[in-house]
Amino acid sequence: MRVHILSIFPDMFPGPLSAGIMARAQRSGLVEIHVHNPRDFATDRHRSVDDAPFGGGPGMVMRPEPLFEAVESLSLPAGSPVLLMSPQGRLFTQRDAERLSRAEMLVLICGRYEGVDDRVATHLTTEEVSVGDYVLTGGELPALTIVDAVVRLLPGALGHGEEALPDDSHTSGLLQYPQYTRPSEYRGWGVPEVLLSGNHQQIAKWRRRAALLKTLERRPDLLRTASLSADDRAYLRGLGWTEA
Ligand code: 9D3
Repeated sequence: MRVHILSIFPDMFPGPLSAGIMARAQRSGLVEIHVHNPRDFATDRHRSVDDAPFGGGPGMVMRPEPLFEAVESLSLPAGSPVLLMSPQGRLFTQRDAERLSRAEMLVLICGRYEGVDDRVATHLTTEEVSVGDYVLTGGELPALTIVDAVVRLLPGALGHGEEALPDDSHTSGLLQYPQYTRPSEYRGWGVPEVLLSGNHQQIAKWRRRAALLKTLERRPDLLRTASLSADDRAYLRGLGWTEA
């Protein structure tokens, strides 16, 4: 897979992309990540990438030409996803990560300033996404978030012991159960006895119920789409859950 990122702050990318699974995926040739500065595609005397908003108002708006020219300089296969990082976008989900992980080439455009000329969203990008309901200073960290979520899904990106297990959080649709490791007692705090029992059936049952309880407490919205057994439902109803 080849990923192209457009950002007027290209220095924000090498650090996060140079560690761990992202670094290994690039070294092994699973993914190439190219960062382009729209300023290099600006043609006016001052190489400007922004301008005042038509109609007046505070702040600056990213001009369309450098972004169009930058995207059109890439040799994109027809139908390649071109994403605009935007607080006005729909929420990016694990489903999006799975879909994008099947693309040959991917383009992520990072907005800055008060926003991006709307012709970029309407005529250049295929989708507009946000990574959450909080205000950031630009689309760079969202782009890194999306690259991370997509690259780890590429076949071979995760080493042994790193695979997305079928009981992984956002796969089965529940939050993960609590994990513990040595020491079995730390500062007087023990770990659930069942995890030390060696009884794998009891352990699996405890973990399932711990995941259900945590999900009910923190993310009850997830229970509507999680795949739940009759046993799961009975346990949740005992905790006061009502199927909506
Ligand atoms: C204070 C400016 N806001 C006026 C209502 C609008 C605004 C413009 C640009 C708010 C944030 C930004 C910069 N953020 C992004 O470009 C962004 C973002 C985000 O802030 N949160 C979650 N996902 C994303 S994706 C891109």
